[in-house]
Amino acid sequence: MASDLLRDLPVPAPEQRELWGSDAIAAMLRALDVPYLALNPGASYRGLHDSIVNYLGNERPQMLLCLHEESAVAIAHGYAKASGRMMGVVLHSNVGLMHGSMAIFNAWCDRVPMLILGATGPWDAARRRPWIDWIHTASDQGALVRDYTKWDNQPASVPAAYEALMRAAQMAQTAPRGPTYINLDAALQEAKIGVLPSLPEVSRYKAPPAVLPSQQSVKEAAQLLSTAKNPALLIGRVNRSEEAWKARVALAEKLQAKVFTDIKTPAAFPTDHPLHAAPPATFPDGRILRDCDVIASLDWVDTAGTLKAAWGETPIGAKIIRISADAHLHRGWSSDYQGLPPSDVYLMCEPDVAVPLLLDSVRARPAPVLPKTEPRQEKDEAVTIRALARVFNELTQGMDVCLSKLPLGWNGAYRHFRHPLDYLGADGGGGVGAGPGLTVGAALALKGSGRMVVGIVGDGDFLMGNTALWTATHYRLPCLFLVANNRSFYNDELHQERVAKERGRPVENKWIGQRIDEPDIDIAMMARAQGAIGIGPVKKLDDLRSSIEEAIRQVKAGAVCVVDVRVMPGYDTAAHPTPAAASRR
Ligand SMILES: Cc1ncc(C[n+]2csc(CCOP(=O)(O)OP(=O)(O)O)c2C)c(N)n1
Ligand SMILES: [Mg+2]
Repeated sequence: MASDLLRDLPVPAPEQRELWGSDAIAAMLRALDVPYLALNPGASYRGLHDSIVNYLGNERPQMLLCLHEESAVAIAHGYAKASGRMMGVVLHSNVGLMHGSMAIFNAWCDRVPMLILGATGPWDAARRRPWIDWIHTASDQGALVRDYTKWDNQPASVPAAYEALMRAAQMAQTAPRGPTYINLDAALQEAKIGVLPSLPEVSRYKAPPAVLPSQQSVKEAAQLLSTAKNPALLIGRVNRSEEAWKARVALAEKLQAKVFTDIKTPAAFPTDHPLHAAPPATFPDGRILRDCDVIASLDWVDTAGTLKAAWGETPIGAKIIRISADAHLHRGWSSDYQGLPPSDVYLMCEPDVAVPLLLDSVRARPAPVLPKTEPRQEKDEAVTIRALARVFNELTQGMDVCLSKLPLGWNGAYRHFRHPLDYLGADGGGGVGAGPGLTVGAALALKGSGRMVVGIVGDGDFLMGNTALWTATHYRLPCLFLVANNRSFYNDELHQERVAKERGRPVENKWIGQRIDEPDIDIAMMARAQGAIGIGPVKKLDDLRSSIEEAIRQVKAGAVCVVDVRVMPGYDTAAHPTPAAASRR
């Protein structure tokens, strides 16, 4: 836990002889080692709120006040991505849960552990205050998020709450990981309970160790890979450990396999390694994959879609090894499970468990002679995302950076990733507005680590979620936002362009209902309004370097800083050679 995080200090409460239901719940959260609770307050959980402040002294867990429930959840999401640890979120009755629901969906799709607490009631109607307790009581409140949480429960007593919290924590942290939701009846929180019912021994209810694949399936996969002419690894959802990273590199090298990584998932393999076949992309280059005869998918987000992109309607001309435990989580409501890929060998386990076993079992393949790509020196003529990337790369050479988010117009060739924390991947569920919260959550996880957290975010993404900034300034979580501000929900301009072309209608109208101008929004002022440093708008190429340089200096000195970079609209989908020497450490 970050040591010098600001904590709002309560005056000490007198010793309590009489305890309340929510005190027991708070004690359980501490026993479960939940480090933080991101929250926006609400009367439905005023009992628990009091217990965190006056019974626990606002530590272990410590509250993190957020201005919107969507950012509370996104902060917990970013924290889990960067630290691998689960934290808590508290959401007010039905309305707070509704506000937080999109971010819960993002966390679900991203397979991130999270303990979400909610509240309702009193369920006993005779005990409700007029009006407000009635509108904030919902039957089966968990149903709001049941389709994208692993488990939910509404315990009716303190012992039941103990068990529910332990189960929720255990399930959230069992692979495939995800959010769980515990709904706490206001009456249970506010009931007098006398002494604290003894807490269970939580160490006996931990998440299980990773499940190993059978020796037989490892043998079959190793046999396929060892005898392949042209094997490939699609590396998707894997963990942040350096050891696992090295094992992946060793496996690829032993097999001389082509490696693909995905811009939707966190850094998984050094992108400047000669075996890394193409810059991380949302859709990998199908042409390269088509030449491969054995493909191992390491919890790749969309194996079936990727194979389809390579082979189209023709039969898939490669043997497929599927390494993923994800199907344990597949449900009917959303289709985040993607298409059903063929699996000639199916290792139903986490990839990081399988890689060392495969490494031991495969035979080394001879190294092919790889073509060399010469980096082109391209000159920037205007402020574009590519220019922003180039300047940022130059200014951060030799620095440890964690990219917590990238804008939609980012081309995976713009920057190399060489460490598991160099990049944390996208938002999981494609819900715009997550970027600021994810960045603040990563800043919480990495505070004091020496690694600078940087969110390069679209203006649409920033504007939807920007009040997460205040949580960063209040708790002193240094981080940098570079807003790639094209003053548009530009992704959708591209869609309108496609539709207009298809229908023979004027493409010139694609901006209507998309552009965020007249007036332009002063993004730097929005940052300053929340106690952050705001720089920009940066409109000239000549000002880009000095602005980003100043921003980095500010963040290194402990500030939250936002640079409004007015980039030209337009996505760069060209195949670039990756920026070799420029960003090499
Ligand atoms: C919550 C939500 N609302 C709307 C969308 C549809 N959508 C996808 S991309 C996008 C534009 C995002 O704008 P910005 O972050 O500025 O990136 P740009 O498209 O300009 O590159 C929108 C509105 C979405 N994915 N999520
Ligand atoms: Mg935009």
